[in-house]
Amino acid sequence: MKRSSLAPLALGALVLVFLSGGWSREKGSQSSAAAPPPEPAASSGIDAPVEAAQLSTPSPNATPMATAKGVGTIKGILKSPYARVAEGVVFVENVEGKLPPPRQNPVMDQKNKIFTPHLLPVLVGSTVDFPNTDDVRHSVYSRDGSATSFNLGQYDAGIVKHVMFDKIGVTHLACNIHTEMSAYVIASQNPYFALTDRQGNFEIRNVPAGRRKLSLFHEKLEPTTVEVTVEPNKVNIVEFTGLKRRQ
Ligand SMILES: [Cu+2]
Repeated sequence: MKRSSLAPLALGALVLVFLSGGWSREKGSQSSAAAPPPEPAASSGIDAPVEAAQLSTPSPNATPMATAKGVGTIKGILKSPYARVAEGVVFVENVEGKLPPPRQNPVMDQKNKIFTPHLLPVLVGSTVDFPNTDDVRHSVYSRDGSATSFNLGQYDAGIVKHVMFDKIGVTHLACNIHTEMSAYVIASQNPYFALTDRQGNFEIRNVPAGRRKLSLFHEKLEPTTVEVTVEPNKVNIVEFTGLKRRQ
């Protein structure tokens, strides 16, 4: 085929990918359009691995902070069978310096009576959009013990509400109308975080070099912290071992 006849095809494919949401949105948010709705097992407490579930790991796309020591990558794995049951969020604790929240708000969608994504890690201070893209009303609130407390009340399809997560920590979301709805927003002090995949793997790039504490939030596993020395311009390997199941 001649080159000139390929061009319209390529353009068409490009438009299709774009229209289908095949390109993920800005940092911190998962592309919900490209992935099938999460399997109920991911949030229902059923401990059977869901091999077919397609989890997309958001790229933190952390902007390197100005640092004389340089930056490195942390690559790791959760050594636990529960890594295959549900995703987790791994985040670096207490990094010096402060970065502004992303210009584009992370999104916690409500569709088919499911929060998507199930875990949403954000930089503290981020405002999260809560669109109701369902055909029913939802009433989103934070459960007791959450880092950020709020209650959006009932709202209709087509409405977008917003919540600023200005406290570091985990906020457990629920819906007053649909008790099966559950999700978490994890507000991190810095943008150095990643979701784990169904093999328990994760990767965090552009982490300022130095001795770092790395913490895990996982629905099935006790919060755990490991230490890692981040050497600049290197892939620094770390393992979470001895993970205990939540009681
Ligand atoms: Cu609801």
